[in-house]
Amino acid sequence: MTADLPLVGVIMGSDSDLHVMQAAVDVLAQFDVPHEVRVVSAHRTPDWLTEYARGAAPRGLRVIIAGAGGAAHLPGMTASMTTLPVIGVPVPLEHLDGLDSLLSIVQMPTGIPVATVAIGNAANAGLLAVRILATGDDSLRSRIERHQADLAEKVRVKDEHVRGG
Ligand code: RP5
Repeated sequence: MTADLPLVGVIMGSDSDLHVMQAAVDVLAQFDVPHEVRVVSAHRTPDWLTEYARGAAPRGLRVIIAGAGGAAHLPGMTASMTTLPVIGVPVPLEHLDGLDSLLSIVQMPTGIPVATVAIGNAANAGLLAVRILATGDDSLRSRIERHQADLAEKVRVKDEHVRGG
């Protein structure tokens, strides 16, 4: 967690998810967004998950990023117990390549939305959280614009390279 009160909670079902979820943490750090990183399991610590999810908005969190693998119920159960936007990251495990995680997270019933990124794409979860925060923060929005301009420049350089420039 950074020194300021966290605005984004990055949670995951196990520390074995961290190698994937670190990309979201890195993006939040890159944009100087105060955040916290926690392990909380929907299946192994259901009571603690309830406490975390119900306490998230009152503590000042604005967005939750939740990563899980396999029977990946963490994002959906979190979303059911908070009014905050929840972004789910399907973590690929050894078997089924993350398709199990993706389908577990994306197939939410109407009424309880979870924004779901691609399998293993925690960086996009971080960027989406930054975009959500930027709706009320002009300086953050400017930084996103610069980030997208940098991406476009990288494509132009690649184009130049393949054209032999
Ligand atoms: C899920 O079970 C976690 O999100 C993790 O992806 C998976 C395996 O957990 P460990 O057995 O490695 O703790 O709940």
